[in-house]
Amino acid sequence: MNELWKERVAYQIYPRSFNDSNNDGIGDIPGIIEKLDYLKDLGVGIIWLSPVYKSPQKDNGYDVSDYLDIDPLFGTLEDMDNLIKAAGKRDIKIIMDLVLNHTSDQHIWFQKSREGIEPYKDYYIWKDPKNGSYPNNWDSIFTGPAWKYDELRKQYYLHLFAEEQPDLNFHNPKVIEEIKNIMRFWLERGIYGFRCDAVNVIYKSSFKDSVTKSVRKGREYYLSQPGNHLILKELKKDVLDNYDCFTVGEAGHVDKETAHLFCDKKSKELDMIFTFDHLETHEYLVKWFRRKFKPKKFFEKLSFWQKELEWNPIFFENHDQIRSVTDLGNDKLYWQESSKMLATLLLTLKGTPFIYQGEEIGMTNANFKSLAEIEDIESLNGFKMLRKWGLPKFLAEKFILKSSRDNCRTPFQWNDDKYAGFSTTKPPLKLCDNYQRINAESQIEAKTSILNFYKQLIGLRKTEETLVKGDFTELLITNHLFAYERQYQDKSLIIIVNSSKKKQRISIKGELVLSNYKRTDFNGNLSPYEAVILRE
Ligand code: TEU
Ligand code: CA
Repeated sequence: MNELWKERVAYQIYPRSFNDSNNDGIGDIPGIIEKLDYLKDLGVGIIWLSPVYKSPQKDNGYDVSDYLDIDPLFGTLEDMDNLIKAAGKRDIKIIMDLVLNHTSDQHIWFQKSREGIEPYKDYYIWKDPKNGSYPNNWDSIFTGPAWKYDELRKQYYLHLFAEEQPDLNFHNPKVIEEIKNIMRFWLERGIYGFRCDAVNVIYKSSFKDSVTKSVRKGREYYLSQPGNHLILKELKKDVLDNYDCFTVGEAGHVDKETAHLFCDKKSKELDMIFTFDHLETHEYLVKWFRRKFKPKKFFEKLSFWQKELEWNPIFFENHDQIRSVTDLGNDKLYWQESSKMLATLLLTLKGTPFIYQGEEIGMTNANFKSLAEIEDIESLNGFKMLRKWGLPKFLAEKFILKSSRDNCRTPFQWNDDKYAGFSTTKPPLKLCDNYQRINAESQIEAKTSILNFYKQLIGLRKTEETLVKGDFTELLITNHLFAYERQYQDKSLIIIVNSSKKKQRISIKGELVLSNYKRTDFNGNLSPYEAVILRE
């Protein structure tokens, strides 16, 4: 089977904040269909659709109550079929989010499981109280204990995420069969694969007390366990291998050996994995505490995975991160330059680039003013935890507002109309207040816009095979500079980026192919946040 997913540029859509077709304030599937030409024009070849399944939306769809149906918020099954068809017409493939670690507590499986009704009785992880309290000392990844007592069943159930997201029991073969059926259901409808949510925590090898000192207690028993790998092999062999499709797994906190197990060709588990090291270099203990961003560390992590794995997804944003131009670039003085610098990295490193909606127009963090503007369950739980740790309210609030996932979930900025052309109704999540300055419409027109720079880069990937098929070689990493070579057959391209407000000099030379500044040749001098592509 051909590996189209290696050539194409992927684009993640977070449905609720992409485009609202019926003006109820929430983005929806018909809204996505309306924007397919925009995506086609950008050069997108794959869409990763965050969950649109039936869900009480406690975690914006990552709490699924029916995997075989669409939430009325987003549309109907027919709308989904139409989306697959309309995208197909434009040669755009769609992958869906496969949330397999947990379901919603409203899922019928869980409802029956609570009542002890077969065959659902052991679909989840139920344990008796220990000494009148929690079965063990594990933390939820969303903070607080990982167990919740159920009055009906008179037992605790495990939830690694929110309490409304009970973990499925992957020791039960019936659960694995259910997952296979869900996969087949969507593959048969014409999707091109899955982004597998939290794919390295699904199998719990023991329920002993954790000896982990800091947060995320329990991880030694659930991160990338041998049983986890066996399940993925089974899904691949029994389902995925029968379709022309691919998978990308979300796998935080993996070392290189584990990464190879997940996505080496011979391992037969996943096609690639999202690792997060490059985005975590300036986190301290928990994601809410951030140190100053050091480009050198960021480049080193990127380079590490480039050298280590045969194929990576390249990404700087997704629905769980803050905006990259704010986080890794400079959204004030060098907003345009640094967005384009990041775009250059995104589209010239080796792997499949994943653009997150709005990244291509340089959308920034939301500039939230108070906790009342936050919807995200992880952020709200995080606030409670920081307060528990003794942080004063103003400080806890400040940390949360800056690092909340809601920063990248604000409505897409289509134009400068009221509500940014996203909807005619006030959306529940605050709109970023810079939409009059930063929006797609104005950037479609402006020749030198960030959006048009993305188009140029994506175009370049189509004419320069080297950018898709070439090997990666690190040439130089300093506190501010990253230079690397991509080489395929007898051709090679050199990419150099400057991630600082200061001018830099480098001794590498070559014929200029593209720069984010207006220049005709390159003599080794880089302007602030400049990125250049050179031909050797
Ligand atoms: O995220 C998994 C995960 O580990 C997150 O906790 C991540 O580390 C965190 O959000 C970073 O801030 C996936 C989804 O991407 C996320 O949106 C869901 O909330 C989560 O699973 C539960 O399904
Ligand atoms: Ca809507």
